Amino acid sequence: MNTGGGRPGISPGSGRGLVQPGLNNRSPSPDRVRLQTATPIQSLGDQRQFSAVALTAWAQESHTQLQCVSIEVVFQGRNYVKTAEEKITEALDGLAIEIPSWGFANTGTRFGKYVQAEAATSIEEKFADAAQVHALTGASPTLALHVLWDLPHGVSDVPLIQDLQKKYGIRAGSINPNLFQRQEYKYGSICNPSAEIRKIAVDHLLDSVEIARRLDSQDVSLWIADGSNYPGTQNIPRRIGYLMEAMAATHARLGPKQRMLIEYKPFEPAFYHTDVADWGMALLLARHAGPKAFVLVDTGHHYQSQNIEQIVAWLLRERALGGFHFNDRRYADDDLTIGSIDPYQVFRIFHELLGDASGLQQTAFMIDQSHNLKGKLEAMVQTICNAQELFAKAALIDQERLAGLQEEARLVEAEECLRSAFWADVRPAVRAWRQSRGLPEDPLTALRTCGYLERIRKERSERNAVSVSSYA
Ligand SMILES: [Mn+2]
Repeated sequence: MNTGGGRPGISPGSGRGLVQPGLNNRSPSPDRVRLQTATPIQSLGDQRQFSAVALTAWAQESHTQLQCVSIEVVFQGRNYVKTAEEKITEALDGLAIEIPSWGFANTGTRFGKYVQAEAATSIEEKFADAAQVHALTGASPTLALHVLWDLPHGVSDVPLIQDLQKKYGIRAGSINPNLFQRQEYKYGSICNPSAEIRKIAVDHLLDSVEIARRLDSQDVSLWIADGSNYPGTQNIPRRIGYLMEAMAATHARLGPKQRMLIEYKPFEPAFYHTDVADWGMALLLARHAGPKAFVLVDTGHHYQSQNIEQIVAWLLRERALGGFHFNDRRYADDDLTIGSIDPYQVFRIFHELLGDASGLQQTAFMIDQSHNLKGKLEAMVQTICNAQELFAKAALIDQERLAGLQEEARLVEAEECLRSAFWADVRPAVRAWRQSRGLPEDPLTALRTCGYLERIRKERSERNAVSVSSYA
């Protein structure tokens, strides 16, 4: 994960958690820890084998979060097998989930909005709400920003965001350009037949890269809503060329540590063809754009019954997976709470990710949900708790045993190996993790009783009573 919200420590690839001194409170320190890091550990020289105590002390002193590709712990002369609690602790320590600013604003469907008194009415309120969610869950240190809604004056709004970052202790996450709301974009943005309109759209993308650079945000996240509604009305191959030109121009402007993520969606708002309709198109566009371009998988952007974990496995193998927009769906892009309809699918996606340590390292976890009926903060806290539980379950899969069973085609045992982790009740261990990290054991109850919701409802209700025309 590249959202960088972890505490100082050592983050193993398989689960991205911290190595705690002694690994748990009951046992003494292991003999040694052998690790392969993504970057050299300068101050420790070229060694690859350290005592766990020395390593943990170094990481804490230098406030460093090491990114490890693999980690092996030798304990009393033998390879140490982690307990379920340790696996869950490690997984949850390494799990950061970015939340979207638009998830706190009054949003609706194409049929209308049900206005909520507590909804955020300004970018400052979105930061305040995000800080509250992070305080309760310990897992959402960054806030995805949408340029049009959150930085309406573009680059000149950056200082305001910088002040809010400091004030609320929440960092700006991915930067999301808007390529769908201007009147000019009726026939497309970067794919529009008009060169003049394509230039407006590309300039906006370049501004978004500059905003990300100034905010030290790693990812510029592109969702191209372009498409057409009727056969014959647009020239599809010509638009592929326009797409590639825009992507190349954007890629050329990225800083050394920046990435662009390309999101796909099969239909909506267009209903005949969408210019970036599936993961194959997104992957090809990323490949043509350059090495800093990756694919973003929005779980709601697939046809019914598509095997999303298989797409994830392919993208991981191709080192092309940049991030997720998590949400759930029953029919189309429903933006429902993660795991509310099909928790087993989220678990299967996490399983693929946890089986590929370095792929997981470069994958940003983001939420893309905007709730029309649920309370904004309640929905966001519930979402993060659901994600934590499903990630903890996936961390319990005995990957080594499963690999052996697959090798020998012991089908039922292999399936049961997977299923037994899914059906494990991880809630006590997740509660224990929260307690050990100074977080409320039950974040949803804590939210309902902490007084924050009453306060913001009172403060914001008048502003929310006025009908708002923009989406977020
Ligand atoms: Mn999305």
